Amino acid sequence: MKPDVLQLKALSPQLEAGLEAAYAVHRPYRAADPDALIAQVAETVRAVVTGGDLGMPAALWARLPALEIVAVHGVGLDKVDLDVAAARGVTVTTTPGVLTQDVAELAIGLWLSLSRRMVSVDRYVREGRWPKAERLALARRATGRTVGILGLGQIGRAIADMAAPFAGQIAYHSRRPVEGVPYAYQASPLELAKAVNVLFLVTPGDAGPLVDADVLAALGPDGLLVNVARGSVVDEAALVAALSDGTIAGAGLDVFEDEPNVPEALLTMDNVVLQPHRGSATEEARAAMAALVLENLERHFSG
Ligand code: 8YV
Repeated sequence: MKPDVLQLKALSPQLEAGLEAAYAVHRPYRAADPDALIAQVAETVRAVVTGGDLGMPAALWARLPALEIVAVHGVGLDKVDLDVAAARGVTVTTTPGVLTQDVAELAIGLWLSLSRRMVSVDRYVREGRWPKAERLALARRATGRTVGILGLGQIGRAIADMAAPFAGQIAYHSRRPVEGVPYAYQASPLELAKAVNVLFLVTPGDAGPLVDADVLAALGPDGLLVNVARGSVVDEAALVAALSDGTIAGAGLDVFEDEPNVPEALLTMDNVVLQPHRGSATEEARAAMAALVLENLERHFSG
């Protein structure tokens, strides 16, 4: 008998095919009545497969008495209650390592496209404004800017290393200083924001809003914010206000407080570049993530 698996969100075709080959897969998000489907299979579900963005909805724990493993397709654990998992003896797995460069690339891309205004200028070309010689504001040079990394984990480190060849000084703040890195440690998010022109957010999402109105004010009117972590890392209302009144110059955002809902005000701003949570969305990362989710499940079920 194939073990029952509850898949909570749409995943790549290769992962879904791999799951089907080895497990009896139940997909409430595709069912007309998701709740009824969960009720039907709840007693025997041994594994949940979910994304880092969605995690494990709190109410689901109590409904799955036979649950043994939560396999996360991603690295974020902010939406999986690890205390409950530990108390229940449920294994939680993620897909570390295989998406690091991809998320870092997107972060660097957001920075460069913000500095060089590539997205708003793309609109200028598409809208036929070039032949009209309509005046276009100049961009800013990215080279030489001081860069701050909030959260120097694996991905934060990759962003710093990618930025290093052309950034000016690089500083970071993490819960504690990281040994053996060539980057300057700042004691708080506020101190970091004061010291840099570009602030990358790469912390886990369960640390609360580390970036508030004060941090944004410290980043300043030339400052750029890039968030590839979680919407919860920044006070989104304060960010929208800071972008509209010029407290900071711009923001590149891959994540939001209430995905897939993006604050209406951001949609009309030229000083933001918006992505629908795409950090790990490359063929290479997603293929490796799929393989790792399957391997994590396989290792669990084979003991
Ligand atoms: C994915 C993520 O978008 O790794 C994470 O925590 O948020 C992303 O990689 C997500 O997990 C896709 O299912």
